[in-house]
Amino acid sequence: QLPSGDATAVVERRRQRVRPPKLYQVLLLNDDFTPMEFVVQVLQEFFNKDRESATQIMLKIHLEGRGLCGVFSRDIAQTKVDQVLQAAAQQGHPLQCVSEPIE
Ligand code: TYC
Repeated sequence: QLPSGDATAVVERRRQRVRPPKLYQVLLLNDDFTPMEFVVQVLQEFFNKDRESATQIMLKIHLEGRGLCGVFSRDIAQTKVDQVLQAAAQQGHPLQCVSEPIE
């Protein structure tokens, strides 16, 4: 028979072990050179935005400096960043994309 303190410890340990994985925001950053149309296409192709919301997000980034493209698990977020940076570099655009944990 376990003393009740041990039972509590087991429950506590389990609670810590099952914490959900962190989520990551993927953001696009503004610059003076990447064409607006390319950013809209990136948002449609890699973030599954329709043309209208892609255009709104692009304009928000243009005006405010950065903007949220989506929220993903760590691996998916990193893949999105890699895909965007590769597509931008391939077309010779300086577009920057970052991911950061929420909280
Ligand atoms: N500022 C760019 C321009 O005027 C457009 C742009 C928007 C670039 C969003 C990057 O993440 C970006 N052509």
